[in-house]
Amino acid sequence: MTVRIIGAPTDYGANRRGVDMGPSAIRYAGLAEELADAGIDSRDHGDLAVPRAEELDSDRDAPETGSAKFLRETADVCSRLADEVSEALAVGDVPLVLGGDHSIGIGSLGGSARNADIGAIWFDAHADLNTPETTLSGNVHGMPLSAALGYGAFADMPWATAPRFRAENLVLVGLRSVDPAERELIEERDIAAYTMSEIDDRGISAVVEEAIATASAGVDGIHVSLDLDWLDPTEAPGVGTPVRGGATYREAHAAMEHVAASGALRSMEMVEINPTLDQHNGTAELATELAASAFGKTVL
Ligand code: B3U
Ligand code: MN
Ligand code: MN
Repeated sequence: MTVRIIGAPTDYGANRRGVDMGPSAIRYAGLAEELADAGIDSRDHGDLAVPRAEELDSDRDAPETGSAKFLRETADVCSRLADEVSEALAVGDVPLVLGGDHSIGIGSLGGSARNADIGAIWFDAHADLNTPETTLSGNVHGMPLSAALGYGAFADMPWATAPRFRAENLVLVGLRSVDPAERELIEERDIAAYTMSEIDDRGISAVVEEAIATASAGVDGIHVSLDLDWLDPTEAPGVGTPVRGGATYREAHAAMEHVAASGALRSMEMVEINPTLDQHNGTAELATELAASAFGKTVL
């Protein structure tokens, strides 16, 4: 297995600048070395070209497409990302996408679900299930799952929809900040969702084992999306929208080790690292360690 590293340095979907530096921060933290030390083969395919917001005509505060800011730019990046992810899979590589804000999940899911049925585990403080109609912020990083599943206005946007990904194979893990409309959607579509309280009560291993079973039932493989704000801000301060009460260092590693042990991992992404808010690149370093665990690093 070769891990194909793909950088997607966007911040179109975020409410704060800086997550576009995530791919650099993760590379400087030693991703390739960390994987190599663990005996995991990887190849870095560089970054997708992403025009800076300052170069564009459209204005972050004057959205063109309903209440989804930078949707046109997001569509462009995600379409190219989906192509790259699906090309990697076609030659037998496992894509590891480095964000960038979480809107790039639209491209990762789209590419991963192009030639196979997939499930997804979404490790995140947030549900990322807003639509252009329900969003309170206009930030597309709060919408990638609704986009991939074709909800709301996304139903008329074929570029956004992940063709072979269905809500019954989606599992949200680590929720602690959910908007009212997202709560309704989770209920209405019967989406599997675990809050931090459930992790407290049942333990991370039981929750993640169940999540893997649900996500991988009847499909060819799973996409793992790791929003670094899933972790507690004491462990991962360098994120755009920190929420207290997140996963611990040990819980995060345990979760990734279960993912590796499942043998079902098809594609992965690590998003929302904001180096301008980080402490000595610690959040990016943590991301490299978690990637190694997800791809099978063992101690003995
Ligand atoms: N649900 C809110 C907040 C949010 C979602 N994802 C992040 N923040 N990182 C929204 O803006 O949709
Ligand atoms: Mn997210
Ligand atoms: Mn989040």
